[in-house]
Amino acid sequence: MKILVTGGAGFIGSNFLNYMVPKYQQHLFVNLDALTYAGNLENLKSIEAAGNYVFVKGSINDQPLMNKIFVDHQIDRVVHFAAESHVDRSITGPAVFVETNVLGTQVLLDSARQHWLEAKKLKNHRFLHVSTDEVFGSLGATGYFSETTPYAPNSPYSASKASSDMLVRAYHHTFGLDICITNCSNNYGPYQFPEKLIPLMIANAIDRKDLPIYGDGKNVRDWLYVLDHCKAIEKVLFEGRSGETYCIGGNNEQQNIQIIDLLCGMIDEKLGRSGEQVTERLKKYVTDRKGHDKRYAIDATKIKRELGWEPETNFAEGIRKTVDWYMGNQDWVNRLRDGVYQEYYEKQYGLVGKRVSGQTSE
Ligand code: NAD
Ligand code: TDX
Repeated sequence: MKILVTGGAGFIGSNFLNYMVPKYQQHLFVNLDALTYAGNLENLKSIEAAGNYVFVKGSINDQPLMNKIFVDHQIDRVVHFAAESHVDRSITGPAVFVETNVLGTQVLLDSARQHWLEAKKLKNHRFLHVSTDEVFGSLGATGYFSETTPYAPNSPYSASKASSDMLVRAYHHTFGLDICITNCSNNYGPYQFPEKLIPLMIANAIDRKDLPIYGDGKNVRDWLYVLDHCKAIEKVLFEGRSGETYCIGGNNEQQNIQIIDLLCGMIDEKLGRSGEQVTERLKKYVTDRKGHDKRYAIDATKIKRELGWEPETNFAEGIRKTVDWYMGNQDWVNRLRDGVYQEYYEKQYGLVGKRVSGQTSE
């Protein structure tokens, strides 16, 4: 197979490629990524020289380029990760979310349609669209999202992802494109950009910077180790039923504050700060995120029943691996933080502990 992976230099995309490229040497993986602030080729060092891997820098919004990639590489599968992915950024600047997530997805779908259905009449093709549980809106204290939950997106990010899901669905019903959609809960693990809750807290705790807690810290997310998500995508790509959506989750609900407290304890211990509660004292309650969804939780019965997938990594093990990875890769974090993101972060929250390039504040 010739598999086009979009957004493969981001967090989940790079974990996916690092897992799939060595495992499936008979398949070609073409990674198309625009290398926005969130894309980082450093994440792909272990596979960059592999014979079955090709990188193309470019945007999914570029129709001629997308058409060329489908023809040049005779693509027959797409795994579509490329997106603007951070909710806070969608609140301060929604336009690029519509541009990339909605319009970009439509451009990509159109190249797939032209190549697979019009030019080649290719029976064996698939467009796997990687989406989020946030399209379903917010849960109260009980209940779960499943494949039959009505869409009710609340943020510009989730609205843009919901729109892209609808377009993918429409290309199946209207044109007969073979598609699958996955709606996954919050991922964590190596290579996650340090603007998302877990890597931000780890990186700030190490640097003795504030740990910003939105609202009362009691919002709930269902956390899944990123490699488990990648394995679910692998299953859906090769064995999923055409036209179906699959909800993917960790069966692991945690309040934000529980995660932050856990991380504080782990980092105190690892850095020999125990007893001082240094990290605990960095916690800072800040103004809540606008429209902050209260709770997400996934019922992943369908993917377990149909494809035999379930999470393999429990939270204690996943979070230990994640903390170890970030502690061992502080240079990776610092390089990102010295760039565009740092400026945004300071402007957004005006937090203390400003760092000078290459130096820690300790
Ligand atoms: P990320 O922000 O880390 O990576 C996004 C990647 O897309 C980056 O490499 C970026 O350079 C690339 N990109 C952005 N705009 C592009 C464009 N126009 N053309 C080509 N490439 C472009 O995101 P992530 O956390 O890895 O998420 C990947 C996908 O999974 C997204 O679609 C997201 O909605 C979805 N998702 C994420 C989570 C999560 O917890 N992170 C959970 C469920 C679903
Ligand atoms: O500094 C912070 N303080 C804080 O309290 C940050 C960055 C987050 N939070 C809270 C907000 C959320 O309740 O932590 C929770 C998790 O926040 P994020 O890491 O921003 O994730 P979330 O908004 O839940 O969205 C994530 O999961 C679904 C991803 O960013 C999406 O791409 C994915 O679709």
